[in-house]
Amino acid sequence: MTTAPIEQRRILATVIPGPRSVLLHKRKMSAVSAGIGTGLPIYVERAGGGILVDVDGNHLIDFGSGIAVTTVGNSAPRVVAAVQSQVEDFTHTCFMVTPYEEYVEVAERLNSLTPGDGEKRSALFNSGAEAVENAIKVARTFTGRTAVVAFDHAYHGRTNLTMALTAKNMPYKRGFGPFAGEIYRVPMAYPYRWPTGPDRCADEAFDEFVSLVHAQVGEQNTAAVIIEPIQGEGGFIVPPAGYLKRIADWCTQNGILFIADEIQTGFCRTGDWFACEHEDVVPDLITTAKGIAGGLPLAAVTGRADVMDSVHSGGLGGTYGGNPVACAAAVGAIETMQAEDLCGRAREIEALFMPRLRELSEKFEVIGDIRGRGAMLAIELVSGGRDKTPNATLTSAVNAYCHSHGLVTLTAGTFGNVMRFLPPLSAGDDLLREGLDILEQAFAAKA
Ligand code: PLZ
Repeated sequence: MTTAPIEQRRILATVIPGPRSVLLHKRKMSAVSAGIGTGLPIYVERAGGGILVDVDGNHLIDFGSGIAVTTVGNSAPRVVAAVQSQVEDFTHTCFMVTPYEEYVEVAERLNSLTPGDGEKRSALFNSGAEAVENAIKVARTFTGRTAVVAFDHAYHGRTNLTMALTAKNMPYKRGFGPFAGEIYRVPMAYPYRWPTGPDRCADEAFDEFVSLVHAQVGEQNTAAVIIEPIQGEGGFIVPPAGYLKRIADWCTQNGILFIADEIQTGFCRTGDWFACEHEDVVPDLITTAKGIAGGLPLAAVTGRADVMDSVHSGGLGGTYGGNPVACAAAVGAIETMQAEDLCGRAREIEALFMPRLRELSEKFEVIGDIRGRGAMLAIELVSGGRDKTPNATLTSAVNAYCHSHGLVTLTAGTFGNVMRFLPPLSAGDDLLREGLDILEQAFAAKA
């Protein structure tokens, strides 16, 4: 089967959304639960490189990668070939019934790619939330303790236990309780909003963390501390240098497992295979998903062999976990990242974006902060100048302008005032520049 390559340029064939998308959206509204929202109701027909093609023939520039998933691009050739060949061989046996090599292969690759030289083991699941749940199950089994510490602005998923770990009420939690117990929240080292200023953020946040866990949770009750090395949905919050390492070391001293949730940051997104590497942190457990399999649903927990092997046989699993097609896709995605040096590409994208974002923030004082790493970058919108009041209204307006001009952008942040940029690492420079031009026009029109 041959399909023509997708032209890598923005084409606005109709208004956005066009008539066919509007019709499909009507069907969606009467067929799909209202609980499932849509950011931009253009209905996608094809995608690849850095372009999404909709049913009306519009070519939109992708600055979202389906929330940091299509890191290797949509329809990356190695992923497509691996999936096609695996589908023809077999689609499913259930690894817990009759296993297959593809699962073992992905586990081996995860064990060698993740930080740390020690012996490791992996277990595969379907979604990020499921990986996080399982990391907690493993941590509780290994330590014999129950409490789990999570951070302000954290996002770990939408299942019951992960809703408890997720910080933000709307839209993730409202009305969905009661939530799982034994979850405790501590402040996040958020330099831009730290009350005494960014310079004191690392020390004060660490001291608060230690004192809260000591006084309100008890070290000896604590199984794990879970953190996103760069917080994703919470607004691309990058903790100050050294902060993660201090938390991880303190965990080790207290027999507490340090879990890095690298579901959004992992697999070249931040310019390293994993964001922890940048901080020289070796987590006890690491959760991955999203970028791992080029768009197919796959997630994993990887960690110290003694920890991962502490669970009784049969204690972990699930019907579809490590589905062979998803595993084949993961091998194709990982090989693409290696062959095309996508970590290097993420750093190039940072170098292309950062000067433009800085220029933008000099022009528009509503841009209060620029942050992120690699191809995981964001701007935080505020009232202006020294007034850091979150500006969610302007964020929505800028986002909507980008959408209607053929640029798929995403927002984030506890206060809904962050625009985040997560382009596929397969997008070319010209396309990225054009996307940044549209962003600039959006500020000129709305700020
Ligand atoms: N941990 C760090 O970023 C998923 C959420 C989209 P699942 N983030 C996108 C939405 O609104 O549902 C995420 C994450 C981090 C865990 C998860 C959960 O991963 O695959 O969505 O379950």
